[in-house]
Amino acid sequence: MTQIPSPSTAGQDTIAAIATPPGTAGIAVLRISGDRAIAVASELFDGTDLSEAAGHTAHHGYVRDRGGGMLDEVLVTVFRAPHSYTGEHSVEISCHGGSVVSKRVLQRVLDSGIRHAEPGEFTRRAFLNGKMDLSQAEAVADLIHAQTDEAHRASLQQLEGQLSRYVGNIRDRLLHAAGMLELSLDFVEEDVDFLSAAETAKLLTEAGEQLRRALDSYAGGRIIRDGVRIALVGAPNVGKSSLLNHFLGRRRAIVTDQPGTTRDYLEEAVLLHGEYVRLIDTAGLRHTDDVIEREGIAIGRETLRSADVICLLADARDGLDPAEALRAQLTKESGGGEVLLVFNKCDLAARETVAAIAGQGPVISVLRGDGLPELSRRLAELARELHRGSEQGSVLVTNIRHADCLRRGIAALDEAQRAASEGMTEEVLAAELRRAIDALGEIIGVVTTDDILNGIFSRFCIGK
Ligand SMILES: Nc1nc2c(ncn2[C@@H]2O[C@H](COP(=O)(O)OP(=O)(O)OP(=O)(O)O)[C@@H](O)[C@H]2O)c(=O)[nH]1
Ligand SMILES: [Mg+2]
Repeated sequence: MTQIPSPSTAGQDTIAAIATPPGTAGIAVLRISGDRAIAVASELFDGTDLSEAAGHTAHHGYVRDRGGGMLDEVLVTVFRAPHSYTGEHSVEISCHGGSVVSKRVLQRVLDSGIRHAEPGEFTRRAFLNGKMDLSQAEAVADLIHAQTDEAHRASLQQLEGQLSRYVGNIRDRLLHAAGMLELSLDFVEEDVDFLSAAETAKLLTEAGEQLRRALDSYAGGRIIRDGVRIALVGAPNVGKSSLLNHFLGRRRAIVTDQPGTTRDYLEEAVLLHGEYVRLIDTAGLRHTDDVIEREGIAIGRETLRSADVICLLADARDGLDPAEALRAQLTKESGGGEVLLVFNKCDLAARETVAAIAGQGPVISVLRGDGLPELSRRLAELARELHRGSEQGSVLVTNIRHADCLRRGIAALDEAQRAASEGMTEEVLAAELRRAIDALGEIIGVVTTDDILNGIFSRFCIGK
């Protein structure tokens, strides 16, 4: 366990990286952070003396190589600790875009004995220096990866500290209670209660309810962050992969007339009528001796449980009965996702068969294009409804790590409640409270491990 240090950065080396994406662009921004940031920048900068420059000032000039040759015309912004993103001395060099120019400027900086930054290292330093807590640092990554307006809004809220405040508040009250309980342990002879049994019970109930509310928001929060997950399932050869390719507008999945073509798990993001969804193509469901295909089918069944919408494809030629039977089975296997029955290959089905299935679900032909716009609209509508359900409430959890911490916090509080009702000692009660406090502390990063930090910051891009 690492206790987060106080906002001092002594001993951190200086790091640099290009913060803008590679490729041709108007400008590229290079970031330097650490004790030596300003000294190194002033060494290679031909313009005002940066070592004397005040924080939050911008300076026009040139970057020169060691021999004095010009590398680029730049704008340098100086930030002085602790008033910077990382909390350290920082410099941002805006040079001309294009990979050659920015890379040469970066090389010039690295040649001054500065280390290239790891992914997420700037934000990691911001966290370690107390500029933001852990859930806010994670929000930075979410913000960068946001694909929709809603995801953007949700990550901004988290960055602004909404979740931290909600969780921090509950944690503070639990901390206070644990302190009181521990205090009464010290005065066990005197038989004084610093926290009455009624007060304890009330606190446990309230805190538990608040945490549950936060955890409940995760179902919707995940949808906002990752998009609605739509699984394409059904018997082999019914046209699942063909439908995926149609929605994507390209040949992503292999399509053949052989049953059992798809054996792997394919997931792709796509916009359907303005709704951002994730389409998942799976192996067709059937009994098989093929080891690889069996593995694919097992993954397909797992997907079924985690999908928000299950698009169950059936062959229109087979009529209603087999499709209904499969629907009944999959509804049982699903994790509560809505099952939408879709009949494909209507171009091959007899007119009477089509008449019999019409009204039981969309009837389409991926080959001929029949019914595809309607199906796309229908799926978008389902996705929109799921989104709407996720917009209510004051707190929004979008991150699986946070959901897991909440789950552990709730379990500890439940245990504490049981201990209290069974008349267990205050020692047991206090221990459970501490477990809940630690779980909540992990969300904001009050107490954390290197493993957790490495997991989080490796998701970032270099330069952030
Ligand atoms: N006639 C007709 N053929 C279709 C239609 N949709 C797909 N097919 C054909 O059906 C065959 C199977 O299509 P796939 O998309 O590979 O089916 P799948 O459900 O992914 O099959 P598996 O991956 O084996 O489970 C291919 O030959 C497709 O061209 C359709 O609407 N009409
Ligand atoms: Mg397939």
